[in-house]
Amino acid sequence: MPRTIIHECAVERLEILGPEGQLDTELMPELDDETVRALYRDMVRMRTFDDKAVKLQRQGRMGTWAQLKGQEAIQAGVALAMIESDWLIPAFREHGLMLLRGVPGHLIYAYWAGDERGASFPEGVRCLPIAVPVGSQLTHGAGIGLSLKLRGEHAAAVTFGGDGATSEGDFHEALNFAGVFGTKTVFVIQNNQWAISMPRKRQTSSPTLAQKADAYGIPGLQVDGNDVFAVYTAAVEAFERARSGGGPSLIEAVTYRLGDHTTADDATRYRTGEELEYWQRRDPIPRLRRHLEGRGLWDAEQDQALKEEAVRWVASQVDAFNAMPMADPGDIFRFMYHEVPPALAEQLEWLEREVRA
Ligand SMILES: Cc1ncc(C[n+]2csc(CCOP(=O)(O)OP(=O)(O)O)c2C)c(N)n1
Ligand SMILES: [Mg+2]
Repeated sequence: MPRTIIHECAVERLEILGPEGQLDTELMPELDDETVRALYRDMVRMRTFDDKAVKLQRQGRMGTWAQLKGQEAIQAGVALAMIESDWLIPAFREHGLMLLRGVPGHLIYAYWAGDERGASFPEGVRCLPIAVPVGSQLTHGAGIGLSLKLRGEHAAAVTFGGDGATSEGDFHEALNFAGVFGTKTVFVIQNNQWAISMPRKRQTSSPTLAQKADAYGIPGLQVDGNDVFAVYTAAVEAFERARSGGGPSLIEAVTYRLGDHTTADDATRYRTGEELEYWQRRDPIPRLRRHLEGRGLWDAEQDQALKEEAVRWVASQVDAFNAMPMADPGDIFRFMYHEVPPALAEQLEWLEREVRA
């Protein structure tokens, strides 16, 4: 009775646009010049929106904010691969992609200001509310992917998690379920190296997160998450597989959180300046700008105009946020249970009497 190899697992990594702007022309997807410029514009708008949120939080307008700074290429690349009928099931750091899918910016600000109306999007926007419980959204992504399959829709559900989310039971249950039932789901893991203060190396002893897909019988691919072309290429592959009935996929997008975990965190307490500098040199936004400039598609004047336009657009979102009528304080009781339990109903009644008084 010999010992034989009955299974081997290989993990591919995809990179197209290198940190210095060098391009693998063979792997470069077919994108016209205007689309590449649009990717850059999307990423600059995301960062402007994100920077403003931190200021609003510092002014006391929001409870907290989870910065996406540094992770823009993943969200812009995935957005470009999506079609109208696709669903987005975000975690809590996906506001860049949410904006691109039609979620109004002022509602995202409202959510982090503790306003329940920030979890209710306009009709037709196929996006679930922000999910803070780590990993919980991955099972929702598997479920929606199953629903799309059963309904025979030409659509896929994309759901997001971080490196930390891969240690949650929900991650494994979601991948297992998706693999067994062949759901129309794309799982994107934004591996930004940290789960608050927990480094990637203490999250798992697996050399990659992409290889975890193999255990569930689904394809897994690692991409340079700061390379918008690699992300886009991987996403197109995964979405087409899902929509056409080929089953789920996992994409590990390797990136870095350039900001703090949230505004309640101070990352200088657990990570080094050298590490931050290393990743700042790999920032996806200047990388794409260098590429555009190298091809003569962009210049300093256009950049200035874009940044001014982004500031004006963000200001319009802040105006809309400021113009929202006061939220009903009773909302804090209304969104957890279908029927408010007696103990909470009593507190709600008390609050309403206080507010009236
Ligand atoms: C179930 C659960 N446990 C703990 C937390 C507190 N928490 C919020 S974010 C986070 C780290 C998540 O890390 P990762 O999945 O890598 O995502 P990232 O924040 O890096 O985007 C933790 C522990 C939570 N929200 N939910
Ligand atoms: Mg993380």
